[in-house]
Amino acid sequence: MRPELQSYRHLASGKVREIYEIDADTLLLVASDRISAYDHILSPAIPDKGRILTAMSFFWFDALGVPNHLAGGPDDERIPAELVGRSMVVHKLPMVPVECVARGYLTGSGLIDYNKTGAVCGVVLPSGLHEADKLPEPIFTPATKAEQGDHDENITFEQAADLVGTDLADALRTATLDIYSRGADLAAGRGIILADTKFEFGQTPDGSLVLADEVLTPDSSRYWDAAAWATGATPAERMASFDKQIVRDWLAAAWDQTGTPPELPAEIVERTAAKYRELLEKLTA
Ligand code: PZK
Repeated sequence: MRPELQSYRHLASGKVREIYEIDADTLLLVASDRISAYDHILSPAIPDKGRILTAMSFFWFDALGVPNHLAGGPDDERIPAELVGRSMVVHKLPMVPVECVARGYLTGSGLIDYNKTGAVCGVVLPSGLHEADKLPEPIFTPATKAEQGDHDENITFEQAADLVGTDLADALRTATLDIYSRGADLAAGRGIILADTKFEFGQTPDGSLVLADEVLTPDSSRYWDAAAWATGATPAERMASFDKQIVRDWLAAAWDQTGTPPELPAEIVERTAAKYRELLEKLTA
């Protein structure tokens, strides 16, 4: 008999996810179908998004083969029936209070930082780079988790070391770049660029790192189509993304970014759902 969700204490909500406590050592992470863009949760939801992102996390945990927080599989008996497919049962761990970002390409907050300073999180880059360019080598660009609803704040490696100590900061950088490069290599073999991603780590009692949270999903990563990147004449063409670009482009045209965003049209919802399905199919082919 699977438990009722009401038997678990609700611990926290993210924009598009929930955490429940199964017992003192175990959590239930539930992915919804909600989608966010421009700091708003949009309506309606994207059918099957939670299942697709959960399937992607399970795929990557298996493919990466590094120590991770999973305490069971997709069908674990502790998952309430209605949440099977979009839930992960995980070991409750002390979490490292640094968001571990790896970037292989220049975009997002990395591009903003670079255009202001010539560096991203203190990592100096060659001059003359443009949005969507490939970096000479992947870089570790840590961030601190903001209060709920706020943006994560980029920090330098030295600031990360001040927060968690030099040895742990070094271990986070090494693990982040190692896992990113293995994910990017696997994705590249399937015609997909993993432009950047954010990992979160927990720790075992002996201090070793455990890969936690969701892993290499489109909510924690930017995936680009490798063929579009190679042939695109402009950054927008090169970044023709697998997931939220359809929503972002429609919203940018349909909304002045004040007040509440408009309802997504059915056609935008369906095209976005199809992109999430396509990404999972390509990665797991
Ligand atoms: C943990 N979050 C982020 C917030 C979510 C997720 N294995 C773990 N042990 C202890 N804590 C966490 C994890 C993991 N993963 C993750 N917050 C705490 C978060 C809101 C909703 F689904």
